[in-house]
Formats: sequence, C-alpha cells, structure tokens
Amino acid sequence: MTEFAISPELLATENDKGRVTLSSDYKALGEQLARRGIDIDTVKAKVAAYGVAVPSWGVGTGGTRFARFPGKGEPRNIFDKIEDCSVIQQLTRATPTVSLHIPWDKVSDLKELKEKGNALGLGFDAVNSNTFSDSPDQAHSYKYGSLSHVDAATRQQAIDHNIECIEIGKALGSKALTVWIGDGSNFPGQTSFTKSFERYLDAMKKVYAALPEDWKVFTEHKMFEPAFYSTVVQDWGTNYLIAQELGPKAHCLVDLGHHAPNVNIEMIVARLIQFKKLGGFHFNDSKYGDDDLDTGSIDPYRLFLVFNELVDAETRHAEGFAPAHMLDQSHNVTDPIESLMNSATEVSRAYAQALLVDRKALEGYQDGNDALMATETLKAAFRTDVEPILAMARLENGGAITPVATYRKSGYRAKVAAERPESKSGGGGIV
Ligand SMILES: [Mn+2]
Repeated sequence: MTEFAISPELLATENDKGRVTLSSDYKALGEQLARRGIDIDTVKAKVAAYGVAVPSWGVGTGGTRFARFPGKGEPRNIFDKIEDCSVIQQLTRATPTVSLHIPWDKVSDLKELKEKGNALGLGFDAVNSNTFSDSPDQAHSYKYGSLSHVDAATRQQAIDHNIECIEIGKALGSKALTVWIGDGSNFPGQTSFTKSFERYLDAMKKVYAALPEDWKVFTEHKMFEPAFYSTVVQDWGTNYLIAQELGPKAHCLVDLGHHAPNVNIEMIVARLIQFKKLGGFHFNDSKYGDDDLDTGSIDPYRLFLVFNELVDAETRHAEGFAPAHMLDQSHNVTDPIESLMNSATEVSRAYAQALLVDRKALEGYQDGNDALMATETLKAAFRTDVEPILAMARLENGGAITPVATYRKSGYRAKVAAERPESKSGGGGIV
C-alpha cells in the first residue's frame, strides 16, 4: 500500500467538486474529436500511461548565481525530497520516477532509500553524476575541468565518481547514467579544443566500460555556462560524435535550455531519432538562455513540435526509439511542488496534442508541397484544448482533477514547514 501524503478523503472531496463538469467537457471533446476521426479514449489511454521523471534537485528552491531565496519547508535530504516527489505523483499520476543527483543525494543505506521509494510508489530513473562542483572531501578540484582535465589523476577521480554513480543506480533499480560536465574554457586559447575532447572521450570510454549490459549512458550537451567561451560537449553534433565513439549503449540527452536561441530543437530531435541516438530529454523552458523556467511556460508550441517528432517516431515504430523523459528546471519564485505538477501536466499536454495530429493528411500536404495546409494540420492539433483528456486520465489513475488547487487545500507545505527547519542558504544556487 502506497503511503501517500495527501489524505484520500480530501482528494475525493476535491474531485467530487469537478467530476460532473469534467464528464461533460470530456464528452463534448470526444464528440469533436470523433468528427475528426479520433477516438478520445485511445488518446486518454496513451496519456494515462505516460510518465516523466522528476529531478530530485527540483523540489528544493533554486536560485541564480546572484542569490537564492529559500522557500518554506525545503527538503533537508533525499528522503524529504522523495516525499515531496510522491505528492507530485499522487496528484498528477504523471511522475512515477525520480532522477537522483550524486553526491547531493548520497546516502549510507541504499536499501533504505529504495524501500522508501517503493513505499511512496516511486521508482528511480537515470542517475546524474556531478563533476561540475567540488565536494569537501575530494582530492582534486574540478575548477579547470573533470573528465577532460589536463591532469590524469583528476580525470581518474571523475571516472571513479561516474562508476560509483552506476553502482548506486544498480542498487536502486536505475538503468541509466546521465553525464553532464561543466568542462570548457572562458578565454580563446585557454584550452586545446582537440586535446580536451580526446581526453574526454578517453575518460568516457572507461565509464562506458563499467556500464551493465542493460544500461544506457546519456551524455548531455550544453553550449555555454559555467564555461563562457567554449564547452567540451558544446552541441548536438559533438554529442552525436560521443555516442558514436562510445558504442550502442551511449545516447544523446537533449536539455531544451542548452541551445542557442532560435535553434530548431525539434529538428535536432528528428535527426537523433533517425540515427538511433536519442537518449532522452531534460524538459524546461527558456526565453534568453539556459533559464531553467517551468516547462511550457514560455513556448508551449516548441514543446508541442518536439512531441510531434516523438509521436511521429512512435507511430512508425522507429527502430531503437525509447527516450527517457525527465524534467530539469529551477524554481526560484514558486513552490517547487506546484511548478513540477504544472510542468508534468504541460509535458502530458504536448504529448496529447501531438497524438491529435492527422499524420496521413500531413504527409499528403508535405508530398504535395502544400506548406500552408501542412502547417495548419499541426496548428489544428495544437489549438485543441486537451485539458479534459489530461484531467480524466489523472482522475481515473487516482490523481486530482485540479492538482494545484488540491495541493493548496491539503496544507502540505505548512505541515512540512513545521517539521523542516528553515534554510538559511541564500548564496548563489543554480540547481
Ligand atoms: Mn539538464
């Protein structure tokens, strides 16, 4: 029996308030979709089975390099974090797994953590390594890089850390390691592009060799920050080269915020699918750079266009297509639980809308060079208000018709604020 934090009675009372309206809205949408040749229950079943992983670091209040303004009842450790994650899953039923970050989430007893996850109804998704900051006890600093560092002992330390992450993941039931490095340079001439990439590939081959048979490694590219002139794993092209060099278990991870403004991310996604190297996503949104804003808060159309490529691949059963879906965002001014619930819903919404695309018609317009009707076909799906599908999927899965309203009614934040001491950490804190 799952130990959910929100009382089932409150959830039932809140759902009862919206049940009649939802049924009526769902019926109306079902009729509208039927006229378009779409069965609403089929779409709902796919949405209901869909899940996106919550990042453990996302339930803490984030910040910028200028300051962090802590929220009330912030989680003190991974056990508090997964409790918060289970609230998100209880109400949305769209976040069945948690993605850990090591060493931030390191514990002495992994069995206890796994059991706690089980009790809360949560599994463990990809484990994220961290060689972009220093831990108090480490011998070599990552100030000038980690897996691509000029010093062999520093590289070895970073390799060992990634292997330790695999071991932790194995104990928790994870099946993937995500590697993002902060390595790069701040000045032209500071590093050799060629030599640093050679060192990185050499180090990653050692990490790759430690992967169990049924595991994958996801490498994540990022064009800038913390290095502001160049990064070693700068772009999707570099990332693709890495995945090719390492082997079949290596795939590219696309973080939506890690590209130059205006880059056509959906096309990158299509290319990686075509060459069987799309590993997964870190969903978030941005306006200027790697803003780490809530998924779908700035450009929901782009999110839809990404999902349009994913549904296209799913529909034609593209070989080797099984991307991992994770959120990766920073909540600086909102309650992280509320942001993550809304973001999980936005990802499900983009998926549902993409399922509505008339793919046969689209193909016909593409083949007939009818640009206007081709783009209108996408817009017709994007303009459809799929909220009744999302809400019905949540309700039937045991979640809330209105997750944020139910969460606010529950008083969960005030309850944990009374138990968890207020954080005094106001320093820079991008998470
Ligand atoms: Mn990321």
